[in-house]
Amino acid sequence: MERTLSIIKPDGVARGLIGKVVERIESSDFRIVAMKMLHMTKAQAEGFYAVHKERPFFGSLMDFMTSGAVVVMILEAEDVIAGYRKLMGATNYKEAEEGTIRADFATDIEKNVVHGSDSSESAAFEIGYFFNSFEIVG
Ligand code: 3AN
Repeated sequence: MERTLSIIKPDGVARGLIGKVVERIESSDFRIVAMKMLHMTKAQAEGFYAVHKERPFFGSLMDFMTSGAVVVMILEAEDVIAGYRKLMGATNYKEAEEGTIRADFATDIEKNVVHGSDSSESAAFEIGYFFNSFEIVG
């Protein structure tokens, strides 16, 4: 069994897409083992996206990720890291495969509705960044 971190980003929450994203996650048989809503501070978003700090879009990404509430979840399933990234679709929604979350709902390369860990190393870091062991169900 593998775990990944999923975030419904501020655009997804503001546009009322929490239910639709959760429905797709559950229909894919990914088990939600932790879930909460929070509004990140700049410092929290910078810590989360530290790997991107040299990227030209970093400042804009920080403004966006702190612009409203997000829903953070841990998903559990076999091969869920790759499986959830497949369900999300490509970063650029214009290149995302039909039927993926980003192809169906994203409006912009930055405002692309969802985040999912991209490797087991980032999943371990990202899960520990948002959740302690008491917040994860067995
Ligand atoms: P993904 O979320 O698909 O793993 P990353 O990790 O390359 O993509 O990028 C993190 C986030 O930064 C993306 N989800 C998106 O919001 C934003 N982003 C990525 N590339 C760009 C870009 N070229 N211009 C603006 N924002 C971007």
